Amino acid sequence: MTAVTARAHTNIALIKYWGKLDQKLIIPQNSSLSLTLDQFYTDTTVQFSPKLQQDQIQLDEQQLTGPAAERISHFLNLIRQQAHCQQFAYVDSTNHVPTAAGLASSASGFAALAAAASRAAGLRLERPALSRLARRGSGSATRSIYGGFVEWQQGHDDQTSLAIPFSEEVDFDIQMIAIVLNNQQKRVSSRSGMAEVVATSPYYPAWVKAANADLIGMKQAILKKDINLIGQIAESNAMKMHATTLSANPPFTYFEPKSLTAMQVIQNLRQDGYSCYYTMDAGPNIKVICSAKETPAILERLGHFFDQQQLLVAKPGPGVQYL
Ligand code: 2P0
Repeated sequence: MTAVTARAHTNIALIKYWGKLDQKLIIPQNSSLSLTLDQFYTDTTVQFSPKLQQDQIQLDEQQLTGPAAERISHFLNLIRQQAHCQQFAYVDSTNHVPTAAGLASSASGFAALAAAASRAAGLRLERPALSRLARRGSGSATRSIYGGFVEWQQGHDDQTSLAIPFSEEVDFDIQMIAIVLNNQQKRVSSRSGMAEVVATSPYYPAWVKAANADLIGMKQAILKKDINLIGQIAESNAMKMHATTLSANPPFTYFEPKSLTAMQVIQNLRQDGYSCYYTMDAGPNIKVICSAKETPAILERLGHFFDQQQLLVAKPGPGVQYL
């Protein structure tokens, strides 16, 4: 069987996915909306072979073993079932993220794996089916099948929970600056963090309600190409998500002291008239939503607090592609 290589880019949610209705199928409790980025992507090559006794999985030139390898083999089993394929696979995956970024993501990883492995197994999946398949690997991967602004419609089962492009061509000036504060493995994975929150935070139902309202506002803001409204809603949505971790039992947080420093710098820039806003995922790094036009001035100010190599600029990027 032939080797197939696919590339998928990571995405940053403007309206966060936070909490599952179904842990096995990865059906979320709320719909989410993201921007796919050009700078951070994963290239994955898959080849099924009758010679193998088990899957051989390499990530960034390291052989994977243990739970990380099992998670990928488990995902490959879904494809083997669909394709009626009995063979194990070679998987070779490389994260293309600028040095020390700490942004390597399960979103680009499982989107690239879904595309490469399904085609290598002889399946010809269209993008909706690829999105549903990627979802089984990691929720955020559902959205990385498409470029630009992407909505993951929560749905209610395996058939109906998938991403759709909201606007793949981004024809106004918006981009992100990632402020890389810590590239270590996170202490609480997003998977276990969101499960703890669903199980224990009294604020969780309020999160779901607010996220639904924020999604409606975000779509209007994108249609209006209003970067201030997009930023305001994204920032507020991210902070509401983080409020659910502080209210979990036991409480936890992804904030680190430097995350707060970065937020303050962005707030100060805003007071000085710049259109910049922050969002934050299940880790301490901050992503700044801003225009390309104002990026040099924002980088200059951030440079007083952070090293240049901690500041990575990313533009809207494309959906999954075969190489
Ligand atoms: C998001 N995050 O929408 C949210 C915001 C993190 C915070 O999607 O359990 O790694 O594999 O479905 O996709 C990260 O969660 O979790 C994530 P699983 P995933 O981007």
